[in-house]
Formats: sequence, structure tokens, C-alpha cells
Amino acid sequence: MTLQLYYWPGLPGRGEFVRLALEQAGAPYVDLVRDTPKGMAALMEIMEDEGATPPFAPPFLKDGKHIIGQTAAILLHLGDTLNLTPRDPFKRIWVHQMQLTIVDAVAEVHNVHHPIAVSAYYEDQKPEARRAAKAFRDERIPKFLGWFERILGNDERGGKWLAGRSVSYADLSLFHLVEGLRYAFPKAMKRHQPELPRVMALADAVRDLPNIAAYLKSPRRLAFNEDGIFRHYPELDG
Ligand SMILES: N[C@@H](CCC(=O)N[C@@H](CS)C(=O)NCC(=O)O)C(=O)O
Repeated sequence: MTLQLYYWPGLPGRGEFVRLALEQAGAPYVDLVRDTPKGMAALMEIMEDEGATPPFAPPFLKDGKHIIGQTAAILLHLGDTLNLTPRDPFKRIWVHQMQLTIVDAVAEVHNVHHPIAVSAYYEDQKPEARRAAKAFRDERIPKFLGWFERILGNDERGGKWLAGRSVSYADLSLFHLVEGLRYAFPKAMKRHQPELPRVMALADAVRDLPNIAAYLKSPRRLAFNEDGIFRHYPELDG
């Protein structure tokens, strides 16, 4: 059955974490708002619906009659149905745990350019954004990516991916986090990269997966931009 991804148009955003999983698995899906003329109306209708399991915000996924919101919950579901997570129940939760940590990092990236209010313009919170950016660059990037570096340094994983022998949705998401941080904070990332050789190698390995490589070259892949989560404002890169 064709899966339906609902996400805002014009930016990769959090929808990209879901797209990467769908693309790696070669799953049939439509990116509803981008691909269909009435997609935005359908998204708004679901957001306003009084149903029993409403999504809080995009991205959300429609699989048959079920609607799933929250990036990590969507990926937990797709991990099972698209074979992008280990079968072992504990390892499955481990992959989910790593994904939730990426979700935390993504929320912090967004808070860098919106430290006061999500509803206010960046231009109205620039001094606070500068302060938030310094702490994020100096403390949080190395803390988040250093945690993944440590995981990748442990050979008990039993394979080259975060959870062992097979690529999981957390590997795909870590790739996108690295790409996003490189776009938003190129100077800071250049400084941190020498301390993160395994994370960088993993990002390269994801980029080279045949389905991902094909996707990245396709028009389906949206470029990072200043409407998204990973925004490049030179003044926030130190
Ligand atoms: N934790 C949620 C966050 C969802 C979220 O914040 N979505 C954004 C777009 S990327 C949105 O539309 N937010 C509206 C709002 O928070 O009011 C997830 O990971 O899916």
C-alpha cells in the first residue's frame, strides 16, 4: 500500500528523516503536499480533525487508515515495516533511543535561531540567538556528536552501523543531522570534525548507499534553506 507523508512544502525539515527511511527501503510513498494539488488541504484537514489520535504537528504518516505523528514514532513504525531496525527487542529500543536523541538535537538546532519564541521572526530575536548559538556550537554539537562517536567506537556493536550489521533508520537520521549541521555551522563543524572521524565515516557510508545516492541526486531531495530547521546565518557560526 502506498504510504502518505504529510509535511510542509519547500523545506527538508523534519520530514527529511522520514523521507530518507522511505527512500532507503524503496517504499512506495507520496509526499502528499508536494506531489498532489490538494495535499495542503488534506494536511490541514487532518490537523483540525477531532479524531481520537490527532498528530500534534507535521511530519505525520498515513499508513492505511492509521495516522502516526512525531518523527521518532513514525520511524519506529517504519523501522519494523520496512526492515530498518534490528529484530531483537532491546536493540529495537536502542535504535529508538538514538533517534530520540537526534530529535532532541534537532529541537536544539531550531531553538538556536528561535530562542525566545517559535512564533516570532528570527530578526526579532537576533541577540538572544547569538548567545544561544555560541553555547550550541561550543558545547552541544560536540556533546551530541561525541556521544555518537563513542557508540561507533565500541566494537561490541558487531558491524559498521550504529546498531550492528544492518543499516537502521538511526544511521540515516545521523547522516541528515551531520549534513544539516554542516550547512548551518560550516566553520564550527570544521573545528569539530577532527574529533569525530567515525561519525564522519558513517555519514559518508550513508551517502554512498545506492538508494540514498540516487535519492540525493533526484529532484525529490530538497536543498537546505533559511525556512527550515538547519539555517545558515553566518553571524550564528562564530
Ligand atoms: N517532536 C516533533 C516536532 C514536530 C514539529 O515541531 N514540527 C514542526 C515542523 S518541523 C511544526 O510544524 N511545528 C508546529 C508547532 O510546533 O506548533 C517531531 O519530531 O516530529
